[in-house]
Amino acid sequence: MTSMSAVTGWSLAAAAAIAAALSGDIPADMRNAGTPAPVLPLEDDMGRPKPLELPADVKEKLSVLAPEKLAFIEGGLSGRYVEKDTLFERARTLPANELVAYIDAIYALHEKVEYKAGRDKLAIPLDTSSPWFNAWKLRRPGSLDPKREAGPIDLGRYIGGRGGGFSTFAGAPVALTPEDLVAGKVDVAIVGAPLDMGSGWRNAIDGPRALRMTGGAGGNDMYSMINPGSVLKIVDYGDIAIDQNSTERSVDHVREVVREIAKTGAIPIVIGGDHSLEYPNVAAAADVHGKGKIGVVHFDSHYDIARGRVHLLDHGQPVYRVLSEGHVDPRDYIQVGLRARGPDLETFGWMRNKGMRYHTMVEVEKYGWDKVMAEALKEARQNTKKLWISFDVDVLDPAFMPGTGTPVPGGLTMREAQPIMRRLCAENDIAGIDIVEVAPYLDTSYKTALNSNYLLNACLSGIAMRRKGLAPGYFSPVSVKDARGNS
Ligand SMILES: [Mn+2]
Repeated sequence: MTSMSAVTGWSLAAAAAIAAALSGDIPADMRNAGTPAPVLPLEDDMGRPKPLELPADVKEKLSVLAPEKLAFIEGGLSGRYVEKDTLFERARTLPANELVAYIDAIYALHEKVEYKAGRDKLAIPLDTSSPWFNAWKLRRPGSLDPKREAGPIDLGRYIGGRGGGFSTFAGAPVALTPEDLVAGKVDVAIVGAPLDMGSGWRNAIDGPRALRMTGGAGGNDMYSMINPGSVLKIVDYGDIAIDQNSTERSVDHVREVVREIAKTGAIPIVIGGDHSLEYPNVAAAADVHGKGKIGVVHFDSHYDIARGRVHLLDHGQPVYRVLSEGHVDPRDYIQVGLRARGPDLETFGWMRNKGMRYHTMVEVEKYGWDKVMAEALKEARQNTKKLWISFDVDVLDPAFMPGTGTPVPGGLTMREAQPIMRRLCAENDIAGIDIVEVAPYLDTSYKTALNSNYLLNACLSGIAMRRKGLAPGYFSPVSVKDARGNS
């Protein structure tokens, strides 16, 4: 490892940069990318063990160890199992024979924890003799269906009012094929993706079902006095087939369907499902609009840039996949609402070095939501590329979104989330949206689904405002009139 001293030096620099930030020395415009960033070590060093410098007396005590075990400790590998201060204390106090046994026990763990060829299973085999191997995602050919003209199909039965027919996203007509989208000149296709393997606390499988069954997505938006369903051609594009035993198999098909929607010119809105979906969604948008040609605004309490887990994709890793495969330039990636335990100092350093913008709840605490929202909106506008919005509902406080797999206290209110969604969708050329991590049965009320639908409505209203050429931050003069009739 050639970069040992660089790594140590970088860690100190990172700590210094963050200490400066904590002391209040943040540039007035709060742009993370503008804050002093530490020099990044080799990218592959992120999250890897860092060499451990042994005090002379500890090194002396450890001289009873076999050379490979001393090297194991000095290489920092024992840090996974025991904190260095504890290790030093044991080295100083244990008799030599007990110290050897203690280190042997730690070393034995290490032998077992990493992948070993021949011992560990490298791939999960599938039953290739299954007669249904691809049936789950194979489309029924049109020739098997009754003949009909291509175009959206209204499942309502009545001329006026709500009710009757079948529940759909935003009460919209349905479409089954890309030909339906083209024939209907569809602007927005809302599609369910009940992927449910990526979260340890399940039920995102029922997200699409819950949003269809609950109101709030369709109808008039009082803030703009626009009914998006009257301005835009919106359809429910059904659910994307998921192999519920495999995220990896499922996401390839999700990418195909999202790409198929985007290719027709319609805006795909994907209702999850867990946040693993951001990866195939953004990749599909990049397939259609070009790699590096879209920006992302990512709402989340979690940073979702984890890597080095056994599975290459789960709901904590989509951002890393999106960035590392080059679908999005990290400088076009904006995060809002972070407050969960990750990232650590090293990962914050990595994010800054990559030029990512992030707005944590710490920033909201210090500067207030209005300023942070204005900054995030400005960053999104300055990026003239098409925009994907990935909205993990756990960005909201659990008071508003209890039905989600990994809730974190101290989040956004609906009063904060609705306006930023409306404005982002009004001010930007939207490539697509996902709303993920709705797990309705973890919520004994219906507010998780209801609030998610209102967020969807805010965005649909924003897209409709843009279509009508309304100014950013527009509010209808009718709905802001005060009691005396003054606007
Ligand atoms: Mn997430």
